[in-house]
Amino acid sequence: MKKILTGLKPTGELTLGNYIGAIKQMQKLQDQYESYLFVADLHALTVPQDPNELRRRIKDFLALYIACGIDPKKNMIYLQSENEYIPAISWLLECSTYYGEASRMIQFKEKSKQHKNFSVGLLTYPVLMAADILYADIDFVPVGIDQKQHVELARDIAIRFNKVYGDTFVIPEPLISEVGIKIKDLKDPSKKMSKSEENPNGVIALLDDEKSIRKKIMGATTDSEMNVHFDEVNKPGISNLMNIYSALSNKTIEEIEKEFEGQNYGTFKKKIADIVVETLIPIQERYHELLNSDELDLILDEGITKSKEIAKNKYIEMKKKMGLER
Ligand code: ATP
Ligand code: LTN
Repeated sequence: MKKILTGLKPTGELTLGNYIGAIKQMQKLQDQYESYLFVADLHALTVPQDPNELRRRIKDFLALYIACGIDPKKNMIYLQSENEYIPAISWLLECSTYYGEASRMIQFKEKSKQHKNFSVGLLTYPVLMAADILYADIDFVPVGIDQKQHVELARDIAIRFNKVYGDTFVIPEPLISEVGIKIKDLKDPSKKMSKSEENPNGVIALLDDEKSIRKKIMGATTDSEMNVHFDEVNKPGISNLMNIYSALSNKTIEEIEKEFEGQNYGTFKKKIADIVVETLIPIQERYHELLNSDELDLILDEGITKSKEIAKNKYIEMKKKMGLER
């Protein structure tokens, strides 16, 4: 069976965008692949974090993965920082990565421009991501388009290492989620719905209560026409709501256009709010159940034990090939 792996960084609350674009994708793929899903908490440290906030979020992310339908029997679910072999592997890989390559990453260039003082971690972050992937001989990495370049760097590092030290790593490929399924901010549909967005009115967090979900959707930016028609250029707000409805109902865009023919935006938005609430309330109930039992810890203990075993073997193999032994 081929292997897939992905991780999410706990740098904000999980959003409906993360659910539709990442978690639901993993859920769909879990029957066809051996699947790994982790919380990339080490990656969160590249920018300053409040330790108490981070601690809470890590737990929320892990519980939400499972509550959203990621099956622990089909997925290895774990917390990145509990596997100390990963940063150790990352160091070995850093020494096979050129400074030029790392400093050419678009995300590094953008984020380093935003701050006067930024950490070395911001530069080496894609190498840690390569370690996340390469330790487990992963075939496919489902990611958003913004992470494609990082997976390509992981490929380059793996190819180089294999050439110098002999076959060690499987060469991974990015798996970019379906084009078009980019959920936009409800207030400003020109940008994606993002967990690090400061204005909460355009972002639905998975743990938002029913009242605020409805309020945010009813207040979503639309247009002055009265026509539920898909046109991402001229009607980005309506098209975004249609994408959300389509992803959550499994109806096609054409079916949705027919369903709302001749109806006003108020009726349409209410239907979107209903389906978002119907989707998120059971997830929230399961999330609370998980936090109030020891089920979550048992799942994570199992995940990290397997992950460490695999990483340990890869680390030993790498060290031997590189001459690190007495
Ligand atoms: P940040 O704002 O901190 O960059 P983010 O919410 O954009 O966070 P990422 O951590 O970059 O999320 O992405 C995690 C995963 O969620 C990726 O696979 C990405 O493709 C997916 N994702 C994030 N936002 C959306 C969105 N609005 N629509 C669809 N998929 C999304
Ligand atoms: N860098 C990614 C999160 C991430 C990841 C990974 C994704 C860390 N390690 C390994 C896929 C595979 C992000 O910022 N979204």
